[in-house]
Amino acid sequence: MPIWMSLSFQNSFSPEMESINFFHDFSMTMIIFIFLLSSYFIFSSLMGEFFDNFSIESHELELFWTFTPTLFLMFLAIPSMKVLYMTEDSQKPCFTFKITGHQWYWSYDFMNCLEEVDSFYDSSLMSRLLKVSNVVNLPSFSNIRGLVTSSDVIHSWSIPSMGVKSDCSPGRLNQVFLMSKLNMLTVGQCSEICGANHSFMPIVLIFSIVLTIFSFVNTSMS
Ligand SMILES: [Cu+2]
Repeated sequence: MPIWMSLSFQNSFSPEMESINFFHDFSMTMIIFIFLLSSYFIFSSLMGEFFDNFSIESHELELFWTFTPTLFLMFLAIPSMKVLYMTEDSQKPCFTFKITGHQWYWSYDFMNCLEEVDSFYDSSLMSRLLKVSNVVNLPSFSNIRGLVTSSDVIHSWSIPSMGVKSDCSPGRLNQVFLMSKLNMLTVGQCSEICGANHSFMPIVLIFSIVLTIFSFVNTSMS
């Protein structure tokens, strides 16, 4: 859940978001280290400590400042690619639902139901811009696939605590993967400026173990 005056990421509710959090902390540590190291060398050079006739046209020095940044970039690229592939991997979803963005509400199609459920913004002072008329109930501890599209302009379906964000383009289907490791309520909003009421398109998802048991029994019986 978003917290007032919070400067960092929201608490993670999915393995994908945990990996993103880890990668953020890891890359920030490296960036701070590089910043401190380069500041030290710049400051020392300005003070005249490293001026030496042997450092001019030194092959060893050139090799050092070519390979060290390459090494740092590789250390950043490997976990970055791992997170990218982890968030895009299909992982055999056990449940699929369709998300359609409209100006300015979301509608959800659960495939086995005959009609779409519309989810409008519900003005309430309890949770500002984060309450909806119909919440989405989903099973926890299950791999869920969301097919994302739009009926008018480009929207973006985003749940920060689950590391999910996907553009909803008209005439095109994108997919997102959700896997909650907790029974909880999580919120998101449209993240693409889509018109006058763009701020009034909240998303509320509730993950519960009851639905997980129900879908397991349902699958076993069929
Ligand atoms: Cu939108």
